[in-house]
Amino acid sequence: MYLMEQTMRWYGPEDPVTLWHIRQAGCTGVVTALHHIEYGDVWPVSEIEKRKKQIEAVGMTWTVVESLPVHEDIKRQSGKWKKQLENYKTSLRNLAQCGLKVITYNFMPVLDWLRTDTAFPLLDGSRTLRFDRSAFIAFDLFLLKRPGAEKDYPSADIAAAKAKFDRMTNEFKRVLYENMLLGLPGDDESFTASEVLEALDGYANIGPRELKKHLFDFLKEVVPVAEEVGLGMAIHPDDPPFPVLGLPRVVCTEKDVEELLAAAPSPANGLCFCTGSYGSRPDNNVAEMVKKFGDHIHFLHLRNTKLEPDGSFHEADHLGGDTDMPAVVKEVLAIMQRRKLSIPMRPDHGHQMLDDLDKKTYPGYSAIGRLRGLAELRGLEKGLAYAMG
Ligand code: CS2
Ligand code: MN
Repeated sequence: MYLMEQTMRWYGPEDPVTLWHIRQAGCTGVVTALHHIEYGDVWPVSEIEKRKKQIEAVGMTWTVVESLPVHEDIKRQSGKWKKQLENYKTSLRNLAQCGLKVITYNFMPVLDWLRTDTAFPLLDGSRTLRFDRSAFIAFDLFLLKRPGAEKDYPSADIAAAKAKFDRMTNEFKRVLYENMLLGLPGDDESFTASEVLEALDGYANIGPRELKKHLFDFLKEVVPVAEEVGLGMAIHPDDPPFPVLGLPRVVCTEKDVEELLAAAPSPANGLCFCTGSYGSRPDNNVAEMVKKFGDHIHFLHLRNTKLEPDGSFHEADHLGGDTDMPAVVKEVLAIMQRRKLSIPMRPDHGHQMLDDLDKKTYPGYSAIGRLRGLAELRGLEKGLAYAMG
């Protein structure tokens, strides 16, 4: 019976969670990226090989890249975007030459995932990532002071955000500000407010329609190369899956996925199916989406979210929250038997708990919470596989 290939994300030699820790969690592989290479530069074969050897020395494999970043110039179709596109294709060829199989990427403008709180306390004393809609609006209007931001929110929501802002201590404001501008995960540099406003301004004339077109143009260029060299492209959905800070978001819903798969029809045009991101919208039926897009799922992020009535959400236990994880894993098992292959998965984020409460790790990427999530998911899968015979 085909079971999921169990992996964890590793941020490279700087990651406080080591390759041995990951192996002890029961993983057979890691997913990682060459974080030291500038966005847009070609990933050379020598550097890819070097990283691969480090991982293999610990008895694990590296077949999934997360992420090969898409340069902002490509998303905006500005500046040297044609050159950037060629660089991207060269990196794809180099990665395939070194035996990599799956390329994760996203098409979110400016920022990757956004949370207002990276250490939200749960009742059991562990900590999780949370998106508080009201705090987010307060950040946008009163800390970042984005010109025209008030047009994006109903007045009742603005009033609630203002009341919340007035109650915030300076320390709370500082932490909120820092969390929102964490920048890209895996990247040590944070953005300053003026840098963010400038970056946002780069999308002043790019709405959802334009961004979608740029994504489809990108796919039409890279998918044939991926197909030729035997790679699966795996787009990660937007997180959170709705427009933020006036930026368009175009990989949020079932319809978005249908359209992007149709833009470049090929088995190589596929998904990093993140149950946590898709699950942060009440109108996405996650298990149904897994079933529908099963043939195009190259990589899985399994994570659960608890939605709150006002559009806020936090990351729940992997088997808790609003996503029916047993239903998801059951679909995944059916897909793998049909396709006769193992799909790589990783527990996407975990709670900060036990000894990790005192450690500094990348938000969401402490060891013990992910180990708990992985162990629960592994047990769930084994149990379901047993029941299926
Ligand atoms: C990840 C994303 O940490 C996370 O939330 O799921 O950062 C993901 O790696 C990227 O969006 C993929 O390009
Ligand atoms: Mn994810």
